[in-house]
Amino acid sequence: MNENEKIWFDRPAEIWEEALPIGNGRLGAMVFGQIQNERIALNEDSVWYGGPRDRNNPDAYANMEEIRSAIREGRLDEAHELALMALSGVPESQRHYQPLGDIVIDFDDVAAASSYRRELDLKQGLVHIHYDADGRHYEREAFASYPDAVMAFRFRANEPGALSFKARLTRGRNRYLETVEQADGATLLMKGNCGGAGGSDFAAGLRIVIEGGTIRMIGEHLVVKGAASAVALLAASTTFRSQDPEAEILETLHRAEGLSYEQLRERHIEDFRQFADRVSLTIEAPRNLNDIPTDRRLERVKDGKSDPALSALLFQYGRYLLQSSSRPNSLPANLQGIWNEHMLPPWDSKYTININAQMNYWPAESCNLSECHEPLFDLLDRMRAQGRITAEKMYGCRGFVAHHNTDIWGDTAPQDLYLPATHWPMGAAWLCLHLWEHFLFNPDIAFLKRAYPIMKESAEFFLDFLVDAEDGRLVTSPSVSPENTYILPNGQSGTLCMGPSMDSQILYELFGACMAAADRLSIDQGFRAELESARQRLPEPSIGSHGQLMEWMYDYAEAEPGHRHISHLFALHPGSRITIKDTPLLAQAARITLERRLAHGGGHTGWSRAWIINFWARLEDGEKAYENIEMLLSHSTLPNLLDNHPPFQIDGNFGATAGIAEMLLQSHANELHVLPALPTAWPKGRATGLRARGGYEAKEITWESGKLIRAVIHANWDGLCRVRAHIRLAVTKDGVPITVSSTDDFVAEWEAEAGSTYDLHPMGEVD
Ligand code: FUC
Repeated sequence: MNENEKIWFDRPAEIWEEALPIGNGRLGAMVFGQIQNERIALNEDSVWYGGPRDRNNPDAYANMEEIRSAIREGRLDEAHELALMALSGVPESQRHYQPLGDIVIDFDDVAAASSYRRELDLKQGLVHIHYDADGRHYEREAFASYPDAVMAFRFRANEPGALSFKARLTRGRNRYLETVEQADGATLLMKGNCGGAGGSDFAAGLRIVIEGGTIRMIGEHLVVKGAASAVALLAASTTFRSQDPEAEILETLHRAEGLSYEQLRERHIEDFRQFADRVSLTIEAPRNLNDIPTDRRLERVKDGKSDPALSALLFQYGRYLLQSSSRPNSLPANLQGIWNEHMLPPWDSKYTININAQMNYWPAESCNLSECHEPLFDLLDRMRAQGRITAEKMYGCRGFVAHHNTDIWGDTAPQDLYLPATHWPMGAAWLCLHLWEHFLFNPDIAFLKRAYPIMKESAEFFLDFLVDAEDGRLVTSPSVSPENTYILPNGQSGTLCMGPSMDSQILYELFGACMAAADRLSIDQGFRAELESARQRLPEPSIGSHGQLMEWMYDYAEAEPGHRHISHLFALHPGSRITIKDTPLLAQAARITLERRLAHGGGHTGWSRAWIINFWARLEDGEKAYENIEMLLSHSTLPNLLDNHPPFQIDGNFGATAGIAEMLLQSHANELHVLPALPTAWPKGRATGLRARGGYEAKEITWESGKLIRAVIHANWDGLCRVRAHIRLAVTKDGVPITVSSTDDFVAEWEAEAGSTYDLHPMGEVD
């Protein structure tokens, strides 16, 4: 087992931020590993307060022109006041995610423990705990099984009769549940309603299977006496998906009980490794620090000590978290993935779609977890239905639209009464680019046929919604540059505006994706032409007085130059319009923008820091990218390596993983670029399984002394494969050199065949 893929502690978790997460997409748990009073905090992804609603503001359409005029004429206070009343959702907030509850286990008198170890095995998806007490050895294990739809927790001692405990299910200090029943003679069944009109009903069942000893139910307790081992099985469901959650979970538990613990475990590991094993990353470090508990390793980094291999652990953790919180047929990973302990969580633990939900999915394709992207597409389907209504009612437009948040129901009406963020109409457009991204990485026409109508419908909204600026440019209005504030020359400050740069950049990519898709599908040429002419009229990325990329259509001063959002660099990442190679002046302006943000204290939230890693990677600056990984670890990471906004917010984990992948392999500029941003802190290493646009998989990238030694590229589709590296490459297939053409010394280019694998070496080694 690779010790580099474990997060471990030598003590139980005192607080949630030290507990270890497991999940199967729908079910999640945080395992504390307390010796006497164990707490396992539970989540089920569809436990959300309230049902679907129509929150579209009935006065939006009638007031739209007045708001637009006020923005155009610089009457910002009027625009803001009217927009807050007429353009905001009614009521202002969408639905929120809630915890399912806790399993609480009280063990009978255990003396002080020694040799304690609690670890999360990222490869197998297992939490493993062991300790010694009273001369005995105790072990616990926990996992969330996707194939069997249960979570399993095993408690064991090395002496028969040594295990005695009471277990129960609780929720929100037992205020937020209706009943706890004894079902089937062996199952505790907790039931309730998530609250709010139309809120789902939920049910959770806990069954315990023992070896040796006795088990009884007394009131709402499961009481185990004198067992050698006990396996607790947990299933949960809600009416969001199930007609009858109670029947479903009893059936699920029954089926799981029919398998031995070993069988359940094996089936889980087999499933889990299918994803986990696809990618590995080894970064050689002068000293192996795996023998130091992870929380203390993090403390060392905070103390300024170097730990380059910790980046590899952080990288794999992001993959672990995505596969654990987003599997086909689950909901997408929300602001906290799936792991939330608050009845009213920070930002509702929902989907913020002006950066955060998108960031969650940045590693999905490049880090070989393509299937994990699917829940996002399912949510987008729901948003499409809601967003049509929003488009029509609020704006009188065709197509569909969403603002800066959505929830389990795909609510598309604006969220909050918060001027810097609320009235931003680009959320769905950005999410549609994830469909396109999925296609670029897996160029399967069948998927494109499903995706294109959604992308098209989003683009259609903007063909209607865009307005003429005085100079003939076509712009969004009203909108904002998430979530920054500008200052006019007369000192007035504002958020609402026409044509913020991010909007034009997103539309440039969305229209371009629709045009390319129409070509690939050989359809819709008339619509394509409409998009093309609209695209030509969008504001171009422009350079402002500091040499920076302009955040707005005009070169306004910004109220907060170190703002956490860096929306106007969208075209650099995740967009692909700005590249060092093709748009060097804009790339230079992007660099200045980043430097200015950082000089003013930017990157102070976890996700913002993670985005910065990706920006530097795209600017091919490995040193800066690495510096920001270290900053993320030392300033914005919790003891269990979860990202700290603060508070815990998972996007920074996913953004960091994506950024690390981006340092090793890029493919956004019509070529694969191997090791584009390798820092000196990683002189030697090896990555396997990273993916690239065009349907390629880099089976291996190995480097030594900061130089590429070998890359192995597998083509899943036919196509022209272009590979760039910092050295000239020779290519072989099955040991036989193949002829590569090249327009550039550092690019090898050849017609790749689906199913073939190509070996790339520095030129001179094999020829
Ligand atoms: C956006 C960000 C905040 C936070 C929230 C969930 O509003 O500006 O920093 O991440 O989403």
